[in-house]
Amino acid sequence: MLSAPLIIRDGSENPSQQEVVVMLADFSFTPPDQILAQLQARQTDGMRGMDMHGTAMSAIKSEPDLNDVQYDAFLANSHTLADPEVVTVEPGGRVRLRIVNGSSMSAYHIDLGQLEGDLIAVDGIRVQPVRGHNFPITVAQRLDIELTIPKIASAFPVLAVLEGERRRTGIVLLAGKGQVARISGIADAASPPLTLGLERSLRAAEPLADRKADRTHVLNLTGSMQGYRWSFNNVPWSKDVPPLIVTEGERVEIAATNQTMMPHPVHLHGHSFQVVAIDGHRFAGALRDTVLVPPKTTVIVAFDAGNPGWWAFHCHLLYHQHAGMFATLRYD
Ligand SMILES: [Cu+2]
Repeated sequence: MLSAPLIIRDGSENPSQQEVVVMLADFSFTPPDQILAQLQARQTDGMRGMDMHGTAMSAIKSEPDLNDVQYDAFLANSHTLADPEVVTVEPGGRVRLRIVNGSSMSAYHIDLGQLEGDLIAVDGIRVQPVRGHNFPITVAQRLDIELTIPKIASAFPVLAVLEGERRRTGIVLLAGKGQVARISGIADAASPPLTLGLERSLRAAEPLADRKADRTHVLNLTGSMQGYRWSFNNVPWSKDVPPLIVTEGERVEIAATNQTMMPHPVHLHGHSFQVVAIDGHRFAGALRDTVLVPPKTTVIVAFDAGNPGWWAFHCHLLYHQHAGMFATLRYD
């Protein structure tokens, strides 16, 4: 696998701020075609099924279904916590974390530990800053977080805890000369499933103009773990599936309702969309290109059709995309 972060700067960066890129990945020794075959062969029989080694998993595993694929390692800048990347920072200095979730199937909670940060952009687009020390990030999302390093010589881990589990990865910010203590790759407690709590509170720094939708596409997220079939509106992707049609200049809304028991990060190419409603509540949310749609939830996103082309639109869990949760959107 070859992957790398691509950072496009907009000129608004503070030159006295140190930029630290953290790219997250999930790694398996099992080849992807074997993983997919195991997922497709899995029988659920009304229970939560078997893991990829054929071992029965707990039938009382709480909803929703998370982490279909059991990965062998979780990486931050290609390292596990057994030998994490250590980035030297200035005590009292300013840092801009650029966190990129390049995982195939895994979502995380970013845990800043003792540090507090301001989330200033999601998927590369500014939001009104939100202060915190714990931020969710699903597959394909990006978070820009500004921090001030305390004026002490110390090590500050930036961790990513796998959603619903204890396994984690991360890097270490080392201020001054200090020792980096060993950090366990296992957190003390399992993290909760990702929610839209943060998404509901995000507000675009520069929202779309207030405007009624000219066109709304309803997109049900459909499928099941049984046979590992995933689709939009119950039609798995094939070349015969017609594109969603829009016309240049329209305000388009896509109303995505997740009818499955798995969360799906929905991603549109060629556009940024604004999150404008969650479960019927309208608000001027973040502009971004990937939004999490948890089970039994409706998320409406809006965009102005200003970039004609034939664009992919898909769940960014790569095995879901491959299994059929993929569509296109087209205009000339
Ligand atoms: Cu999905």
